[in-house]
Amino acid sequence: MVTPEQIKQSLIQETERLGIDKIGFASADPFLELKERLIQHRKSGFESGFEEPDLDKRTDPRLSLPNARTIIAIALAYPTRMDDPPANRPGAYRGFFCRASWGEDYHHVLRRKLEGLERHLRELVPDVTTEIMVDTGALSDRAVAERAGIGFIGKNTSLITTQFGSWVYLGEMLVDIALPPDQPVTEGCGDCTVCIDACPTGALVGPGQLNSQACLAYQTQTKGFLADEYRDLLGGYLYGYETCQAVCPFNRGKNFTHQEAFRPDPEKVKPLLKPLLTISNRQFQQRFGTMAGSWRGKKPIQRNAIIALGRFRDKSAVPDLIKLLQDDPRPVIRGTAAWALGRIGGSEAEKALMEAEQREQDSEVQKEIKRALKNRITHEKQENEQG
Ligand code: B12
Ligand code: SF4
Repeated sequence: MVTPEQIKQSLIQETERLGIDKIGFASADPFLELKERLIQHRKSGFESGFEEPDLDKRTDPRLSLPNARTIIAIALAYPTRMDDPPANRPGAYRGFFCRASWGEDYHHVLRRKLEGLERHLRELVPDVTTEIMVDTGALSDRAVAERAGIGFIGKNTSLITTQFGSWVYLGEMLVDIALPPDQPVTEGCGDCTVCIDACPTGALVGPGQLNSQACLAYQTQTKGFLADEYRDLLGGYLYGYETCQAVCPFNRGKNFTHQEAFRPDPEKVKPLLKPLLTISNRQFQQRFGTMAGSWRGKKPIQRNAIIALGRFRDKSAVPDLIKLLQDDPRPVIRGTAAWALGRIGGSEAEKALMEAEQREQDSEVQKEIKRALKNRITHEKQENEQG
């Protein structure tokens, strides 16, 4: 007869074989404090809309697995380094997928590891019932990991570990057997406020509190028009954003490829921008479909690529942008192309914008065209005055 402590130790040993970086054990009791926090979060309008909407389900593990007793939390590290990143050159500008989207989609990698752990557990306890979650489950992966002693929650809202900083993905397995829990870690941010000060949109409204609507990581994933105020802030990011992690002292020096699965293909995570404008759905799926950053499809990525080309003022992109303005069936893409053409300027762009102004039926796109023509005049005036 194996004891709960022996089962726990056996699972911990198994993590080494499976290549799991961290494991922790927590009770499956409801997350009562978190529930209050989530109610306030919703009232303030800070949700992204990607969270599980049912707050009872979010905070009571037993609504996902009726007899849940323990949550086994894991973390996989992605402080991944890109060797030989391709250079950004005029006429061959590139965009950027955030580190959390490098290599194979982490949902699949973590699920595989958790399934390995589940198989091992079943050898010890054949009739155990389990439920695996990675990101898309009902629970807050960070709150679970915090309770299981994997790390602490930083002022940037991320779960931070001493070994890998916040460059860790999280996942968990609910089980209907009681295993000895771990203690939460006591470390914290102290007086540091670097991430709050560095966030370009002020989305970190307080320590550990994020207004997701203002977070650029969220904004890169929306499918509508990107609000004007964010267009100059993306800095080439096509998917996700990570300034609040990049500046964190706990992440200093955490720049090494640890899990082979997350090793990036530089041409995929730092792709040329222009070819993205004309990529077909099929080509997009073939090229980017295995990356976490493709989950919203090609439209947000194309929109962000157009914005990046506009910011780089890439004249060589003008013919492709004109084609989008003329022919693309999606108003967001036509309107954003108008914005970029206004940014890049030149007689060819101007002519296309004027023609589109006559022809365009969509009111949002019309607004973008008019603004692009107006801003172009202001921009040229400024250049003449400077000259
Ligand atoms: C919705 C979502 C988003 C939204 C909203 C993020 C947010 N901070 O709320 C957006 C699209 C913006 C987003 C962005 C990112 N995400 Co996201 N996201 C999620 C998702 C699906 C739900 C998060 C959620 O419910 N948020 C609502 C808030 C209130 O809850 P929470 O963040 O889970 O937990 C909070 C409470 O526990 C509370 N709390 C607990 N104790 C205490 C104590 C105090 C004092 C305070 C103040 C707060 C507090 O603070 C926690 C942190 O905010 C989770 C997966 C999951 N199922 O949990 C991934 C998840 C949080 N995302 C993840 C990642 C990697 C990212 C990005 C880094 C990706 C990128 N580079 O763009 C960014 C990071 C941006 C950021 N600073 O959060 C990882 C985080 C791993 C980690 N080490 O923390 C997760 C856990 C996915 C995973 N399984 O690995 N994400
Ligand atoms: S930058 Fe400073 S305040 Fe922000 S999460 Fe890191 S240690 Fe905490």
